[in-house]
Amino acid sequence: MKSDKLGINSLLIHSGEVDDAFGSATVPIYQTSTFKFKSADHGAQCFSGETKGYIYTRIANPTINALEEAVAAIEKGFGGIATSSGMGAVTTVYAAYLSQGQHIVSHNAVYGPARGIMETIFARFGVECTYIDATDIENVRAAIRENTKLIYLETPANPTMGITDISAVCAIAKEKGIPVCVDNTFCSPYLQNPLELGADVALHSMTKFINGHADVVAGMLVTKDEKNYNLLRSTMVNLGFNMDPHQAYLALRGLKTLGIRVERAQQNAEKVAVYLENHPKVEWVKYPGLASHPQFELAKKQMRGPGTMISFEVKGGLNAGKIVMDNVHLSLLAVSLGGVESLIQHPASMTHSKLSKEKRQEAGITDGLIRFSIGIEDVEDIIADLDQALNLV
Ligand code: LCS
Repeated sequence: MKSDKLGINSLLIHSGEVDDAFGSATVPIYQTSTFKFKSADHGAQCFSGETKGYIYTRIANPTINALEEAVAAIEKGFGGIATSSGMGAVTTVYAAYLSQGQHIVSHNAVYGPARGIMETIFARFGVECTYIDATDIENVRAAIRENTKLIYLETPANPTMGITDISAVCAIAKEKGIPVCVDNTFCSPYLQNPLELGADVALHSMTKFINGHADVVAGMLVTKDEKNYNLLRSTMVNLGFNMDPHQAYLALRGLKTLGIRVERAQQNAEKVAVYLENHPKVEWVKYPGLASHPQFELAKKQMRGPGTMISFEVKGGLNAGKIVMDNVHLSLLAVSLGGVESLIQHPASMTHSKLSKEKRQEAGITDGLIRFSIGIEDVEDIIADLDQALNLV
């Protein structure tokens, strides 16, 4: 059921329902690779598009479609394209928009492998890239060339929490006819809708907030219009980045509670950020809800809330940070983010370790930066756990 009039929490519960034979309250798992045709003519009509019918799960599947519809509804887009992982979504976007001799402009602190595959794999196919600090719009304007065919943003960026003005970048891109893709993973559609700010594609690692329970790897693309949808869907289908129906079922289940999970984790994060900022052993904290964040005003304008992700550095740099990471017991020392459990990790040696030290430093990913994804535990427990670890420094 789709309706522009419903609030986001109602959409989360009621989008993406399927017509099934028995009136199931939840979306059934259509665990099938292929679908029977009624006749040879029916099969031919399904392939020609004359009849709407399922053919093969790499192309489309009812469980996966339900998830695509639901995420597209809350992301306020034309349609969703589910992928096997967030990186599957990133690769689909690069492959769809970029050809040999063409150029991409991107933020320098995007998720490590999203930059890594561009500088290694896509570079081998002759795609040129420029990584800049997109939080300064003038850098974006200056980086655009004649052959620029994609602007790729991630905001807030992983792990620096830098925030790019999506509307301002889209205005520049529109003048030149360049599509803009925004990785909206750190906000989820609950806190930010890039398509409403002018982007052509919103990208998600659904492994994070949308699924939210650290038990699925998955991705999603939502497009503003049909043209971009058709391009991305055919690229995804033919490259084989499709999701599995069981994966889709789990993500649909997680999606229903996105709103209350984000609200609760965000309340916790606001308190943890203030605690960290006032701690004598903490050098700095980057959290969009703190007035000290360099893009605090932009965050208020572009996001519906400051989110649940915090970056900070302990006085004493990496060695001091290691003491904290080795001594938190409630929060898990693990990569990934956006789940019900608090997760702490060290980007320079983990998620962003494949970038050279030089590139990390240029992007603001210092060796001492610690990334903290705040979960929905009792905030007093999260802070007490952090406190005892910080006291050991
Ligand atoms: N985009 C962002 C912003 C991400 O944080 C990640 C994964 C991806 C895309 C790729 O998604 P995946 O293929 O893993 O579903 N980020 C991770 C992180 O920060 N720690 O572990 C994975």
